[in-house]
Amino acid sequence: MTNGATALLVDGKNVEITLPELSLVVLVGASGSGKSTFARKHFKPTEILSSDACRALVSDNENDQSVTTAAFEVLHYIAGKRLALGKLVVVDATNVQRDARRSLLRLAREYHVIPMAVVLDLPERLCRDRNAHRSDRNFGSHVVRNQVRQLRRSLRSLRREGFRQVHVLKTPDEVDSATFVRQPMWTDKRIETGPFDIIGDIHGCFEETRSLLARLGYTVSESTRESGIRYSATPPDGRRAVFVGDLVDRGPDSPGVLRLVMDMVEDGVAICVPGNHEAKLLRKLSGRNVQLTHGLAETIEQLEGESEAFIDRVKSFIAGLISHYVFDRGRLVVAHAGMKEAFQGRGSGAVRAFALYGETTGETDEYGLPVRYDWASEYRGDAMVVYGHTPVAEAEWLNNTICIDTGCVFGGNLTALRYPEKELVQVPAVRCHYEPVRPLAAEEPSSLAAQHEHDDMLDIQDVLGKRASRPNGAGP
Ligand SMILES: [Mn+2]
Repeated sequence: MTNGATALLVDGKNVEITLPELSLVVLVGASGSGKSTFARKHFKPTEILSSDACRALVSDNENDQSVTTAAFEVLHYIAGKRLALGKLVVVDATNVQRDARRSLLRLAREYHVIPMAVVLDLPERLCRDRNAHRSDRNFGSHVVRNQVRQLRRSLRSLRREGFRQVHVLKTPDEVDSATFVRQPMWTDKRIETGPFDIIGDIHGCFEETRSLLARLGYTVSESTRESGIRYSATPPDGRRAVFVGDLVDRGPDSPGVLRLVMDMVEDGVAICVPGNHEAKLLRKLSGRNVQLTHGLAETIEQLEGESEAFIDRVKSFIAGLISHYVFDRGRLVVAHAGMKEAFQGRGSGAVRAFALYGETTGETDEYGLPVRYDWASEYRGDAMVVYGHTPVAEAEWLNNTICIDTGCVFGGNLTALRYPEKELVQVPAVRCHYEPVRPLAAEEPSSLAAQHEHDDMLDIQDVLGKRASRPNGAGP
């Protein structure tokens, strides 16, 4: 989920700022507010891109305001190169104008990193006095006054502009005491090397999940507590289960699947990424107006027998799920609908949408269904990508990627991939739980895929808050 603002005010003035590894830090402050000193104190020289330094690079004079445009072209160019490589960027420029920030936010979006604003909101007099002591800064006091005024005006809109974190330091003490705590991206599980058992789309097929876990060597026991059934799973030596999402909807026992997976995750024997069906269920449980289609009605009905505490647990579980994970020193990526190389390990709305829904071209075909961009057929990444989302008759490798949604709820199989063995383990559905519009047939995989696209389109429309409309069937 999103990284919230995590500055902590310790004993009233010490500010601790949590800094995700893949961030674009935008310093905001008038001339003389101490941005460069602050940047040098907390960041490596190569992490800091300063507008003054770029002015000097192009003109030999860091105070030559007439080369500002060229200087920022250089700054943006280097920033882009660093962000592409996954390197931290700290922009040391006044950034008090919305236009200046807009181009930086665009860069953060382009490279799917977290845009963060750190505002040095110091008194105008202090900034002016500091500038007065510098022989190279002979601009009039009106310049600083305007910058402070623009900064104050900006404070209200920084979040709305798109900064995911905004930290405002208001006194020299706060500036002096601020510290940064670097942390890996939430998607980064590179130090976890497995072995893993990655399990495909379950869709409420509780019985098959129990069978598959048994087949994989997991012992699952249950006890009855005041709060209901509590599962306890013991994996085979050193292994962990990884669920690719779409735990719920369509099938006979979504609450049972949720309970089992939540218990396993809580006990540290499983990891779970969200599917589009979890995302939609969360919106429904949070009171949003979503259509009870594609098996959601069944889930809601099944959840009616559950306690409020269970519903709350489901909500916070789903809300806490991270879009995708990078495991094993970068060799394995797990995401519900897949993950193209450029997005792996990064964090943005687009990355999350890709993880949940896959990539669509933005166009629709003659039936009004979204045209899918086939990322897997063009995938050239080194990391193996294991995903689900689109039911296929057989799990097959394509360019180091594999879809393990084999349509259990439609009467297919529930599939797991053992990693690093690359061994598929399957159990057949006990029955067809949910009639697909067209049969799940090996010779006709595209028809089911097309039906699934339709689901996604409705889900995406829910996300966008638009009215979901059904296509008329035949095209124009
Ligand atoms: Mn899905």
